[in-house]
Amino acid sequence: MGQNKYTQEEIDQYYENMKNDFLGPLWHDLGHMVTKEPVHDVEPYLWKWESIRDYALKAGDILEPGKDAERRVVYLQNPSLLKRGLVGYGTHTLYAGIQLLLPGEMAPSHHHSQTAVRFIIEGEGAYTAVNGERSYMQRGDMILTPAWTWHEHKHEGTEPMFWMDGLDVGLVRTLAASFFEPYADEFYPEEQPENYSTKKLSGGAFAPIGEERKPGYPSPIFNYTWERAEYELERLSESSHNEDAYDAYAIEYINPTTGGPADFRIGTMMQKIHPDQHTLAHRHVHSAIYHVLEGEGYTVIDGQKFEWSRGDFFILPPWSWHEHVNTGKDNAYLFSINDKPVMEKLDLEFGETYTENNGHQTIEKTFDPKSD
Ligand code: GTQ
Repeated sequence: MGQNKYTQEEIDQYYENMKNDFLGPLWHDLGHMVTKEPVHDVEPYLWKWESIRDYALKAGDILEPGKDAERRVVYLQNPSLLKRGLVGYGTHTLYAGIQLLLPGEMAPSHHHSQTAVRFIIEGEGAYTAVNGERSYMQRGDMILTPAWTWHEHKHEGTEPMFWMDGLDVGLVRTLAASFFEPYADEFYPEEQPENYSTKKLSGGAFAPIGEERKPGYPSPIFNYTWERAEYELERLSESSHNEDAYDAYAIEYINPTTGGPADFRIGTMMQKIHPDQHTLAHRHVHSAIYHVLEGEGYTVIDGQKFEWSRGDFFILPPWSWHEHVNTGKDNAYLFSINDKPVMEKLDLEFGETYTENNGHQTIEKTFDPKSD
C-alpha cells in the first residue's frame, strides 16, 4: 500500500493542498454526492388563507399592475429555502403566488420560459388571454399559460379577483434557462374568439380537413373548468373501487392529444376526500404545493400534522411521507401542482408506501407557523 510511503503529517498536508487547489478526494465524499436516498433542503410549511388574502388586499392599496409593477402577487416563500438565499421558492422546483386584480385593472402581456398554471380562488369577470385567446376565469378553474406563450390578465368585473399562479421557478433557475420579454404593447392582439379552444373541444373535436394534426404540447385546452373537474370527481367517487389508497379520489389534468400531463413541466391534480376518509402514507420523488379549495382536515408530513381549511396553502417536500385526513362534515377538495412530469421525463420518479403501523405515521408534533 502506497500509504506507508508517507507520514500522517504528509498525508494531512496532501489533503490540505488538494483542497486549496479546488480538487476533492471522491473516496471521502462519494456518500455525500451519490446518496442512498433523495437529500434535500425543502421543509414542509403551511400558510393560512386569511393572512395571504390580507397581504394581497393591502397590496391593492399600495401598487397597481401595469403602472407600478408587472404583476401584483404575494408569493409563498419557503423559510427553509430562503435560508439558502433562494427567493421565490416554495419547493426546490416550484413557485406559487397569489395574484390580485381589482376591477378595471390589467396586467400587461409578456412571456417567459417558465411554464405557468393558474388556479382561480375568488371573484369573477377577469380573463387571462393566452396568445390572443381570452378565457374568463371562475372559481376552481385551472388555466394553462404554457412556457413562452404571450399572456395578460384583465378584470372587467366588479369584485376583487384572486388566483394562484404556479410556475417552475426553481427548476428553471437551477437549469439556468430563464428568459423573459414584455410584449411591445399592453395587450397581445386578439387572435381567436373568446374561449375558442374550449368551444372547439367540448361536445366533440374538430379541425379543418387537411390540417396537420400531431399529438404534442401545448395542450389544445387552456381552461380546465371546475364544472368539468367536479363532475369527473363526482363520477369517480360514486364507487369506492375507484378510491386510491394514498390520494383518495384523485384526477390529473391531462393533455388529450398525448394522454400526458396538461402542462409539459408542471403536474396538476385535484383530490376529493370524503368526510372521515383517511388515506395511507406514501412518499415519492416529486414535490408539490397544495391549495385547499374546500373543506377542512389535516395532512401528516414526516410525522408533523399540518391542519388546513379552505384557502390554505402547504408544501409537500420531495421524498416525504404524507397522508391526508378530512375532519369536516363535507367533502374536501385539494388542488396541487407538482414536478412529477419533469421527474418522469428524466426517468427519476420513484415512490414507496409506508408499511409500518398499518400504513399510518405517528404524529410527533403539530405545525405552528409562529414556532416553526
Ligand atoms: O401572471 O404572468 O405569479 O409572470 C409570477 C410571474 C405571475 C403572470 C406570477 C408571472 C405571473
